[in-house]
Amino acid sequence: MRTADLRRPVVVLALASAAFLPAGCSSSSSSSPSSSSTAPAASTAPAAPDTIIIQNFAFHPASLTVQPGAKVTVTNEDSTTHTVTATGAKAFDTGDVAPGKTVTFTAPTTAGAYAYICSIHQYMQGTLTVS
Ligand SMILES: [Cu+2]
Repeated sequence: MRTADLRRPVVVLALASAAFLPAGCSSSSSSSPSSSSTAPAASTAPAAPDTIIIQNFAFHPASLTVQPGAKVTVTNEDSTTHTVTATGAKAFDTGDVAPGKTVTFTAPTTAGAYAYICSIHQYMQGTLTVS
């Protein structure tokens, strides 16, 4: 018979103190219009733009497919300068991309597979496919 365990005066104290909390809590936040009607719905805008990341002396992804004339973003996350330079017809060339910098170039408008390299480290190779 442990009837003493059923007595919980702590609960009564907690309820009583909680009743005092909201009193006088005026944070003066009555000027926010909070209208969420301007958010555009999920449209045709691509979530992931055409992006080439340069990291550890390599292009990521090594093979990227974009639409004709697409804006391609190049981010150099290495600690040395790189380029994205099309081989052959020189269809595109970012020039020097300093460490930590982001540049863009325009993809060719003619469909095809365009091999590119880093003109500084020519063993770095990638392919930009326009289709
Ligand atoms: Cu390089």
